Amino acid sequence: MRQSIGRHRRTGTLSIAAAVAVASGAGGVLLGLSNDGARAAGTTVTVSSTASLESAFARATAGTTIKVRAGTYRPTRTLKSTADGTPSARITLTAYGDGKVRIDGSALPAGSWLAAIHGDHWTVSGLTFQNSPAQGFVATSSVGGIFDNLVTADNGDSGFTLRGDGTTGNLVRNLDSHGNYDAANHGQNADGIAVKFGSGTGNRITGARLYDNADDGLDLWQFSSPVTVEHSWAFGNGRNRWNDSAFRGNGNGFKLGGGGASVAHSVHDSAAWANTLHGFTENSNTGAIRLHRNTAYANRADGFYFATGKARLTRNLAVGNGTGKARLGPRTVSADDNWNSGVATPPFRSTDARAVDGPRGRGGALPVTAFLTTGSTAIGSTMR
Ligand SMILES: [Ca+2]
Ligand SMILES: [Ca+2]
Repeated sequence: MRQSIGRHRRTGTLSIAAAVAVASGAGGVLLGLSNDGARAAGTTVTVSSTASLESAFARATAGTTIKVRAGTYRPTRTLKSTADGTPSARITLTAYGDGKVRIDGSALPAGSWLAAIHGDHWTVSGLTFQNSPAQGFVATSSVGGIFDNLVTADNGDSGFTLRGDGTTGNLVRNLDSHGNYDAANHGQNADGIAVKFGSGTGNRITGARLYDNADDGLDLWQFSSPVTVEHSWAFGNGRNRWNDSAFRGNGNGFKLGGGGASVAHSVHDSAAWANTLHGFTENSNTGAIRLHRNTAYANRADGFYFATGKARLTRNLAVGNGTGKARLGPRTVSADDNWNSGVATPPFRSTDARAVDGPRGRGGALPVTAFLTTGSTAIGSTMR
């Protein structure tokens, strides 16, 4: 079809309108673009091979939708785009139907990121990014991104990353990020989700499961604008699962800063358990971090470590952590937390964590579980 239209155009025997009519009659291919073309605004491209995925990604422009058929794709270079969508003509990368799509970095050169966008108004949904030699998925200085129902697993550095100044108004919803490990640095960098080295308001993380990563579940190191985290779980981070004799993973569930930034992040209705360091920590961020109705259980160090800053903690629950419920400094404000006098600790309905990393519910919701629930409407995470 592309050839025949080109021939007609060169000889001038077919008007554009006629060409469109001919093209449309041949399965809806627009203006002679192949299925991998993706040049026209509003174009939908369906890909089923690694080469066509690479091509579609590189050519995406405002209004492009790339649908990826079920299967495993092994790009040989970073899937990279600097294209911007707009609020009304987003760039969308998504699974075709309910297909299971794995974008696998095992064929990339050492040190390569697997997917990297440097643009605004992208929607990326329903995909797994795995086995990268370095970062799994990275959005740099992106505005208005929607990152929905993604899995970032077993990558050679952090699974999912937002970074750079001008990182504004992004939503990360229902991310599963696990098993990420940077062997070259003995696990000291690979977090489940990293929002690091940048700034920009309105970024929100909700419904995440961040587990079994070498370093931290979530890390907000040197991000100098407030980030909102809610309905998210971080567990099993920091354990040496790779037989690394020089292992250096930190193992915080939620690491809420560090590197000099003083910023009032917010964490609500989230839970951290079985991490090798703290459940929730300011990590030297002196800002007025807000923590409300979170649960820390069986972390190896403190449930809540906020010793130097101005954090404000309310209605949080800490149980069974290795070195204590909470370590708070003189400028920290704490009210109605279960370490305050006169505040009761409601018993957990279950401490059986077996189902928590199982299949998600409809629309990607966290699985329904009794784990760490108490039924209290006053204190601790609802685990939903
Ligand atoms: Ca670290
Ligand atoms: Ca980290």
